[in-house]
Parts: sequence; C-alpha cells; structure tokens
Amino acid sequence: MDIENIKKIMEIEALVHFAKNLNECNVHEKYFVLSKSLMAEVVPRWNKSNNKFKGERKAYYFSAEFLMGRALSNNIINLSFKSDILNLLDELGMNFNNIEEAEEDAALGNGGLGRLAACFLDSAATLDYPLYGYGIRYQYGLFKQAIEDGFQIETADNWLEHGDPWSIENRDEAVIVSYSDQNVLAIPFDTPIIGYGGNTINTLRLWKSESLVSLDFEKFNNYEYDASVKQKNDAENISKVLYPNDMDREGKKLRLRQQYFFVSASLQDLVRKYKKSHTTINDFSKFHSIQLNDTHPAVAIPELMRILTIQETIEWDKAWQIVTETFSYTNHTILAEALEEWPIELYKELLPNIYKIIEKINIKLKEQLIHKGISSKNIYQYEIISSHNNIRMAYLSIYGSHSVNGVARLHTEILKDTQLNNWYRIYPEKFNNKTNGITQRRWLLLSNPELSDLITELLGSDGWITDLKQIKVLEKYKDDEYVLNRFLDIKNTKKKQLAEYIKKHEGIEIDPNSLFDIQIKRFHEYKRQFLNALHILDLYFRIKENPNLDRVPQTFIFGGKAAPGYFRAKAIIKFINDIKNLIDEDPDVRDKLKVVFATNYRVTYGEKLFPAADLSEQISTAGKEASGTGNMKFMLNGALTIGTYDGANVEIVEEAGEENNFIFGLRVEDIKEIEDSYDPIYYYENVEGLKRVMDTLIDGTFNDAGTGFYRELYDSIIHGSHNSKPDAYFILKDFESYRDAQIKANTAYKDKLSWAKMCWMNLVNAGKFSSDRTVEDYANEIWHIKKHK
Ligand code: NBG
Repeated sequence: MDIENIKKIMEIEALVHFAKNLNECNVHEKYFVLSKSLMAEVVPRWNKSNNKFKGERKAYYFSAEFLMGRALSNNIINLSFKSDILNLLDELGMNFNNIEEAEEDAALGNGGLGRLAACFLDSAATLDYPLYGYGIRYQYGLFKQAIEDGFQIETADNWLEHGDPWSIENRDEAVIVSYSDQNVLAIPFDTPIIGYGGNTINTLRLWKSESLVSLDFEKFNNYEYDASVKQKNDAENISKVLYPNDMDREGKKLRLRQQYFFVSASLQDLVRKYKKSHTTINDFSKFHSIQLNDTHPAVAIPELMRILTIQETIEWDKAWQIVTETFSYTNHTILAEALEEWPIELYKELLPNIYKIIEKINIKLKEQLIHKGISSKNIYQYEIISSHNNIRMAYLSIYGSHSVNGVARLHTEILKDTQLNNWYRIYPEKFNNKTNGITQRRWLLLSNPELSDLITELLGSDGWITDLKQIKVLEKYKDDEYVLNRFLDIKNTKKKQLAEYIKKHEGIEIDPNSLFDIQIKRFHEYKRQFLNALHILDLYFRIKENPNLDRVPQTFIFGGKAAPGYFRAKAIIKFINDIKNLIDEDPDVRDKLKVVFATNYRVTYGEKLFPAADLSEQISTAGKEASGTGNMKFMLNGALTIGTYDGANVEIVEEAGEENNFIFGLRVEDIKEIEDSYDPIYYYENVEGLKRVMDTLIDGTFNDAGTGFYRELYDSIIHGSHNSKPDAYFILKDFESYRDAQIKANTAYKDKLSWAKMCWMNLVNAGKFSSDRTVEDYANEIWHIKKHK
C-alpha cells in the first residue's frame, strides 16, 4: 500500500468534504477521511476481484438483516494495513483508538441471524468464493438501548448521521419495484467485503427506497405541503427502519413491503445483468445459487416465477425447475411464534400478482402430492395456504428450494423428526445440516490480539487465521504450566480492559480477579436470563445467611436488548437491574457478588466482552435454541460453557470435552417425557430457596413502578397465561441443577491452573466453529461454486 498516497487523500478529503485542514477535523471527520482514503486503495482491488469472477457461477445471500458492526478496524486488519496505518496516524498526531471509537456500528440486524450473515460474507471473501449479500439499507438500524430506573428505554439508531464512507451509491443501477398502490425506486449501495489478505473483495448490495417523484409540484403550489411530499415519504418509509422483533412474527404491511422490496430489486438486478451476456434465461440456475436466510426473503420464489413466466414468457414447469434449482433455504428456529405466516388478504391487497402465483404453486404442490401417493385427507398438512387463510412461508420455502438446512446438528434432527417431519418424509434428499460458525478474524484476531499473538507464537505461524483447525495442534500444551500461565495473564489483561470500559461506560467498578460470568444475547424467555437472575438472587440470600460461604467473588454481566413490545423480556431486564441495586447497597454482599448490566449490547460491545469471559452462559431450554453463535465466540476466547444440551452447545462439548464444561438440566428427551404432567408449583414449594426468590416479584422486595411487570412475570411461571402453560421454559425444574453447576464452576475456579487447562481445551478445539468451515460446506454441498484466487 502507498502510505504517502493515503496521507495525501486524507488531506484532500478533509479539504473538499469539510473545508478543513486535517488537524482541524473532529474525530468523526477524521474517521470519515481515513476510511475514505482507504477506499481509494480498496476500489481498484475490488474492481479486479469482480472481474476475476466474470462469467462464473456465483452464490447470493438474500437476507433482511446484515449485522456488520464496525468496518474500519476489520478492513485494516484484512488488508494487512494495521502497522502502516498506526505509523501514519502517529506521524499525523492522531489517536487510532479514538478514531476507531468514533465509528457507529452498522446494526442492520437483530441478533444471531444477522450476525451469521456478516460472518459468512467475511469467510466467503477470505476463502475466495464469489458470495454476494443482498439486503436492505435501513436508514435506522436496531434501536439504541438506555436503562432508566432499571427500565429499558429505546432511541433511534441514526447510524448514518456522520456519513457512511464504506458504501458507494450506484444510481445507474437503480430498479423499480411495483406494489398494487405504489411504484418505488430501489437504489443500490455497495459495500466492499474484504477477505483476509485482500485478495478477494466481494460486495454487499443494500437497497434504499426512494420515490420516483420527489415533489408533487401542483400540490405544493396549492399550499398542500404535506400532500406534496406524501409520495416521497411513503416511498422512503420502506427502507426507513429495521423491525426490532427478534424471533417474532411481524404482521405489518410495511414489513411485507420491505421483504418484497429487496427481493424484487435483487432478482431484477440479477436477471438484468445475466441477460446482458446471455441470449436466453433458460440457464439462469446454472449461474445463480440463492440462499434464503430464513423465510424473510421467501417471496423471492413467486417473484422469480413472475419474472420467468410473465416477463420472460417461459412455460410454468420449466420456470419452476429453474426456481427450485436456484433457491435453497435455511431454517433458523423452531419456535412457533417465529415461523412466518402472512394473511392472504395482505398479499392480495399489496401484491395481487404474486398472490396469484402462490395460489398456482399451491395447486401444483397438491397435484404433486397426490402423485407421490399422499392421500387427499392428508394434503392439508402440506398446503402453503393454510386452512386459516395464511401463507406458510416455511412451506413455500421448502417446496421452492432444492436444499433445506438447519443450523446445528440437534436443530436439524428436530426439524426432521418433528417440526418439518411431514416434509422430510416426502423430500428426505432436500434436508441437510450446516452447523453455524463465526469468523475468527473478528472474534479473535481483531478483538483479542493478545491471545492471537500467543497462538501464532506457539504455532510458529499465523496460518490459523484462515484455517482455524490448525489450533488443535496446541492441545499438546494442555499441561504446560508456562503456557497456561501465559493464557491466564492474557485473560487477566482482557478482564482489566473490560473493567476499564465498564467503568467508563456504565460507571461501575468491577474486580478483575473475580469470576466473570457473562450472558449476552437478545432477551427472550427461552434463553432464560430469568433463570440466571433467580440464581443470583438465591446466591445473595445464601451469602446473607452464611457470610463465610466458601466462594470466589463472582461478577455476573448481562447484556442484550428486548423487543420494544415484549413486556415480559423487559420485566426481566428490570428485575436484573433491581437485583444489581439490592446487592450494590448491601455491604455484606457486594464484595462477593456483583451484577453489571452492559447497556446497549451490540457487536462492538461484544468485541470487548467475549475475550474477558471466564464463564459463558448458554442456558436455553433444551430444543429451543437452534444453534447459538455467541457460545462459539466465548469458546474461541477460552471461556468455559455453563449450559444445557441445546443447539450447538452439544457439538461444543463434543469437541472440547464435557469434563471441560458445566452441562446441566433437562435434555430434549426429558422434556418430551415430562411436558404433559409438568407442575412448576411442586418445585416452587419444594426446592430450597426457590419460593424465596420467586416471591420477591410479588412481596414488595422490588418495585416495578406500577407497571404490573413483576406480577405478570410471576404469573407466567406459576399460573401460565392465555397463550402459554405455566413455566413453559422449565425454569423452576432446571433451577436446582443450574445451581449445582454454578457451585461446581465456582469451586473449579479456585484452582487457577486446572481452570486454565479446561479453557485451553475449549480454545484449541474450537476449529470446527469457524464460519470458514460452514461456508466451505455450503459452497461444496449446496451452492456448488468454485474458489478463484
Ligand atoms: C437464530 C437462532 C439462533 C441461531 C441464529 C443463527 C433467528 C430466527 N434464529 O440460535 O435463534 O444461532 O438464528 O442461525 O433469529
């Protein structure tokens, strides 16, 4: 790279963009100018990379969410520019950390599903695979969280406020998306996805909605100012904001508009480009493989049918063949409330032509089922249009794809055995597993350079950065005291860094010598943050009773957002904050036990939290967490899992050894057995300490400011509610076994070396959980694309 050139461009950018000399720029401007100057290095390589894939088969990741986080550090690392940039900034008298911290996260996703998409893009570019992301350029990403009096407060995430130096607006390639009541422009914004080493640079193309007409002049002249910009506002609203509901159906018309918006724009884009170099559309599926990230983009199936049969006048059966060869579908959950269904009325109203195609797909499906020997009385089990007049998006996705995959072995088995068993029986060949993964570039190299250096030193090479399996060799150091002490020193450093960050951002002091026990993820009943909270409160009472309880001080850190309308999840956040205050105000306990709520948890906060963890909380009800990916980030940074046999935890302990983690609680089989007769009251009354902690919700210990949150939370466990059984997530049943596992963990932590050995066994066995492995499997088994160096 040409460092003098970077410097020159920075100066010019400062001048033309902000009319300032470089040294007069504020930190946001410095961030912008530095990033833009790097784009000058990136763009020629990007063009070159695009060219090398010309004419080849490519894969496309259609996703309503891409949770990218920050770009600057990641890009500098992947381009191997780190030391040059640090030197340059030094010379310019600028502080890299301050500039880095000025970047807003691109939080265009809710949680695991969106972050997985981001890890896949990083891995594919690193492995030199042509994988392109397609999605929505939300003007506002996931809301920002503040905590006031223990309650979550949401504010808008105006992530574009200081500009987005990493994207290129490509108005030349705009397309029109049509609904029954409006036509809008879709403007593509392209962001480079820089593979490690900078050899391949792929593209994330996100669409922004705009109006075809920006101002109705006649109305304006008539003093009808609101009406004069109505069309503009209606169009811009489509890509205005990310829906903040993780794992929940969103029946809103605007949400359907969003789905169709990016899907239609993306397919039009692909078809248009393809036709430029091909005379017939017949071979479309030979050059395109499209992965549907959950059912949010499932409307792509009828949309491509529309394009092929109506626009390209291909006959139905041939078009259907192209469609099923093109699409593959990933299922990310079995939770009923998250399985998307759309009322046919909404489709008929907004997308009447698409609806007609879905009806026809459903008729063809029924014909095929009869052909397959399914009796007519069983056909309802498969219909895409249900008897409740809903379109079942998962069924549409399965029928319209050649591949259906779950995201961890257990999850895929549950799909095949129960959730989608009917479909598995007729199309067994479509079903396969792709256990999730995470990119070690962001989640180790970037966020934990200290541990990265140790690994490179011991291996004598940095090959693990693109081939994580190599770290298995380091298992030979599992009893090496020198190495284990180095590991402990690094963990200590990361804990101190986190403690400083928490001091600065939360105003809380924590002790780096205490056991850092961390649960960071979206707030959801099935993830059972409530179980964690009940246990802490029980511990509080036990310490009060027995001040000499033989324990290592433990710091419990929570982070995560609750969907704004998910009141029970918000009640749990409030409960945790109340427990925190109770402990803080109690001099008998506060040195032994500490609770921290990490406000506004996001990718960037995760980068500080994962490396500093001793214990990773993965305590979902068995069978409910499809995979989890945070669990892998902890493992890779040498934290031990306290968790249930759920999602990818099963595979994590299979790799690292059950003896090196703390597994507890009901398993899927156990739940099947007890679920009909389960009575939480029995446990409430008989498990020591349980009634005491549950009752704090209703006996005046805590105050929910008249919201009724706590009574409702209590009732949901003890009595159930209109739509759920009492304690639907088996919290009271698992409480005792969780407490036992916690005691084991706390006891184990006393022996530093044996603890470090367990951490080491987790770290060195994390190779399987690189998203490089996952992407390699998708590329070979589903997408059938080739690497191109
Ligand atoms: C989530 C699952 C997680 C999984 C991610 C990524 C949805 C619908 N599902 O367990 O809950 O790790 O997807 O696959 O967001």
